[in-house]
Parts: sequence; C-alpha cells; structure tokens
Amino acid sequence: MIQSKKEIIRLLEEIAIYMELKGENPFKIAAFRKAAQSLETDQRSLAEMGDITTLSGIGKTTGQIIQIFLETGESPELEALKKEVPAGLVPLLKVPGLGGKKLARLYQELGVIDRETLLEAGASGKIETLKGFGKKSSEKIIEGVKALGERPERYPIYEVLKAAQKVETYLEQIPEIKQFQQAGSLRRLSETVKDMDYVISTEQPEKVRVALEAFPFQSEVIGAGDTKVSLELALDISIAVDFRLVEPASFATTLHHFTGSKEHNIRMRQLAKERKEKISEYGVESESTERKTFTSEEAFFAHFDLPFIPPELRIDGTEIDRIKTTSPLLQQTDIRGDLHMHTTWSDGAYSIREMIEACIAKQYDYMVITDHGKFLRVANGLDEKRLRNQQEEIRKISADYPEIDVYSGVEMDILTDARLDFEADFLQELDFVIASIHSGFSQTKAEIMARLQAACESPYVRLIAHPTGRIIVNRSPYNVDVPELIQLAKNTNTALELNANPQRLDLDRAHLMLAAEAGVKIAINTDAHDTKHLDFMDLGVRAARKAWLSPPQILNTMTKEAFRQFILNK
Ligand code: DGT
Ligand code: CA
Ligand code: ZN
Repeated sequence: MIQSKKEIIRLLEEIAIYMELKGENPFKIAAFRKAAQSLETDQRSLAEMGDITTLSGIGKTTGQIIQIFLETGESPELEALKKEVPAGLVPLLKVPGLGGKKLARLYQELGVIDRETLLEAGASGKIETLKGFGKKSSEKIIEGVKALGERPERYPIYEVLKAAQKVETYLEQIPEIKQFQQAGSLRRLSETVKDMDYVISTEQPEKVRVALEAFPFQSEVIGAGDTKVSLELALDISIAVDFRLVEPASFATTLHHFTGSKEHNIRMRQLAKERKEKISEYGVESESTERKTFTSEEAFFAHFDLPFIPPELRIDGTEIDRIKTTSPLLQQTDIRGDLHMHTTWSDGAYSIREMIEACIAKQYDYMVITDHGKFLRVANGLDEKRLRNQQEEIRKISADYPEIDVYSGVEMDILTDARLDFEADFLQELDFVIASIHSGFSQTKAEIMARLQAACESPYVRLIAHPTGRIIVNRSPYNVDVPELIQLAKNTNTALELNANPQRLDLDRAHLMLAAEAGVKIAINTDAHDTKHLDFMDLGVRAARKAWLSPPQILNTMTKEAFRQFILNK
C-alpha cells in the first residue's frame, strides 16, 4: 500500500482539524500542522525522501502515525478522532470566519453539532454572548451558514466520485452484501449529479439496513426500510445517497432500472411492450410466462436482442437503435499509453522513475513525460536547459525499463500574444510537444483562436491539451470556437485531447463527436500530477465511449511500433 505525499499531508491536516474541534492542546495541534508544512515544502518525492519519520519537523508521535498510514493505508488515530467529533461539524468549517478554533468553542460551549444547531444558537442570541464573538461576527457566521446550507442542486462529477469512494470502502466491509454497484447519473458518468444511487444485492436486507444506518460520514438518515435506505452524507460535500436493497435474482434488472436514464428506460419499456412484455425493476414479465430474471445486464439486453449498452451511453433512448450498427466501442484494454503527465521536475508529486514504474504497472507500451514549460513559473516550469537535462535523464532511466518506451516531451504554453513558449528549433529536439492555454482566459474569441491557430500550425505541436480550459461547474471554457479548432486540427494533422481528469473531461461529449466526425485524432490523457491520477484513464475511456468513440479514432491505441514511427515522423 503506497500512499502519496499529498495524502500524508492531507491526513496530518485532517488530524489537526479534528483535534482542534475536539479542543485538544494547541501544541499538539501545531505539531501536526508543522509536519504537514515541512512535507509540503520539501521538493523531493516520497520515495526520494527515504525515511520521512526522521525528517526535522516531524516529531515522534507524528512519525508513528505516518508510519502506520504508510503501511496500512489507514489511520486509527484519525478514525478515533472522527468518532469523537460530530460529523455535522466538519462541513461548517467552510463558513467564512469560522475556523477550527471558533467552531470548537461553539461545539463545546453551546453544544453546536451541525448546521441546524448552529442556526438555533445564532437565532437565540447565544453566539454573540460568547467571549470574542460579538454581534457582528455572529451575524456574519449565520449569513455564511445560510449561504452554505443552500446546497447546490447538482454536484460536479469529481466531487461525487470522491464521495463514492468513501461510500464503497464502507460497503465493502458489510458481510451481508453479496454485490453492490453504482447506479443513476454517477454510473452514467454524467457531468453533474444530484444524488448518488447504489443497488445492493443481499439475502439479509435487515442487517444491511442496520449497517447502512451506521455509516460514519452522515448527517442524517432520511429514510430506512428493507428495500431502500436514504442517507444525507456529510463528506466534503453534503449529498444524498439512495441504497436499493434487492434479492440477488433481481439485481440485474434493478440495476438497469436505477441506472436510467429515465429516457433510456422509457425506450426499453416501449421495446418490451412491442413484444408484449413488461419490464419492472424485478424482472421481465409477460402474460404467458413467469417473471424472468437475469444473471447480468448483458443477459437482460440480450433478451431484447441487444448488445450490452454501456451505462455512460444510456442517455436519450436513441442509443438503443444506434448500438446495433456502431463499430466496436473503445475498451480500457485498447489504451496502450498515456501521453500527458507531470513529474517532480515541474509540479508533479512523483519522480520520472516512479511515473515510469506506475505506467508499467498499467501495462502500457509507451508513455510521454510532459512537464510544464518555462512560462508556467508557478508550476516550476522547465526552460530549454532543464528540458535538455530532463531528456537526458529520461533516456538514462528508461534504459532500465525495456518493457516500455518512454518519450520526452513538454506541455508548452501558448502565450497570450499567440507566440509559443519555445522556438521551433528547440521544439524539434523533443519527442512530443503538447500545446495548451493556461493564461489570458478572458480574451476575445479572435485572440484565443489566433493562439490555437499558431499552435496547430507549428509543425512540432502534435496535440492541443484540454482544448477549452473548462473546469466542470467551476470554470467556463475560454472563448474558443471548437468547430473552428476542429477544422484547424484537421488541416494541420494535430490531435485534440480528451483530458481524463474528472474536473475537466475536456473535450466534452458533443465536441468529441464533432471531432471524431471530422476525422481528427483524439488522445485520451490523464494529465497526471500523481501516480494515482493515472487511474483517471478509466474515466477517460468511459467519457470517450459516451461519445461513441472507437479505437481507430484514438491516438494512444496505436501499437508500440506504430507510435514509435509516429514520434519519429515529425
Ligand atoms: P440525478 O440524480 O438527477 O443526477 O440523475 P439520476 O439519473 O441518477 O436520477 P435519479 O436519482 O432520480 O434516479 C435514478 C434512476 O432511476 C434514473 O436514472 C432512472 C430511474 N428512475 C427514477 N425515476 C424514474 C421514473 O419516474 N421513471 C423511470 N422510467 N425511471 C425512473
Ligand atoms: Ca441519482
Ligand atoms: Zn495543462
């Protein structure tokens, strides 16, 4: 079990926060913060640091906690703290002006344990009577809580994926659960999700219900019966989750039903009706036969003479017809390499060697190291000299790993005046050049398009990364005319990225379909800044399938040899 540096830092910070809420000794709390800070400022990756428990800035207790976390991936100290502090307190830390110290006092002195009790304390005028709070700050806190409390209608998928991991870790250790599966918009990889859905197969729903009611990170049980348990979770986001409990025989049809989409379900039901059958969450019925159940969704679709329709394609019902004539869709195993990733040379958390070994673990045939270029100073971007050194280093290290071809590239900025960050002569020395925009987001369409055109027209730029710059829900795309970019890419034989980071998924579905139709190659890349981020490839593949993409349209499905030729053939 290997934990990343960032995870250790987060662990230490989380421990500090919970200790603060609990009202622990400030010196103890400070020790955790100090340790987190000294890890953060250290440039080396975890492995390069060796035994981090001996670093100055990391005390004996902290060292032991880190040691256990490194060995087991768990922290009994943090878990114990979490049990002592009400789960409803943690989301309140997001209220402006309400740090751990102040919140701890509200908890200890006024019995505040969640949003409701905090609002009550405010309404009754108790907050302003506390020493150091006053009327002004009490009003500000209440305002903040109210703003926070109006929870958004829908959450971006990456927030929900994080919450889902916590949920699933918990489900995995309930012995009476035979099988569980995500459903709803989460399983369909929608960009935003209103609430989470799970289907659970069990022969002992009563026991599972009790276990679910004891889920640790929740603010309330919304409802609980033997077929459905609904909780309001208090994780980084406060989101509802519905668990459907079903007997094993009906698992496949219930899963299909609660995966949706609603439009997909309606179309499936029409299809059944035409055959004088009826689909319910429990199976397929007809007048002449008993209710039929299925061992898998594949078998369910096969019953209607359909191939398996991947959940991410269950959108508006038209997929049910289109799936019959489509070429084989992209699978995880079609991906032969990752062409966009960062190392400790710029703002990545892992060394070249660590990234190589992580890509080997993914059984890739090739990979490209693409740290940031010099323009991105905040990311410790590399100038010509450092890039040359890095290339030498990559060549040297990769000699130890004959099983994978490691290419040296760069993620080069397209400057605001449409110049590129490096001269053509220099770019020629690199194996693979990615160009992208990280500045001038408010420029006009003409300015943005001039920049993208300059990048596409450079003979050395092979790929435009995260072409629209959007962050799902949180940042709109810059002023890019995607159809025009697709034409530019086509004319210059430049590939466009499907950035698989769940905050981005950029290009999106509609644009991927346009690009594919135009015959522009798509590269699905993780843009990993951490070995764990390489796992985003799975999301990237699903996002590509959502756009009906098949292997020949994807740059990084090329064989090792074909990709080598592609690199050589500048
Ligand atoms: P969300 O939660 O808004 O992000 O999107 P979903 O698709 O997860 O919607 P949700 O949670 O209301 O329901 C989960 C699935 O259950 C939905 O995709 C299809 C199925 N479902 C729910 N209500 C209905 C309904 O009234 N008719 C049909 N045919 N299916 C439904
Ligand atoms: Ca849902
Ligand atoms: Zn980038």
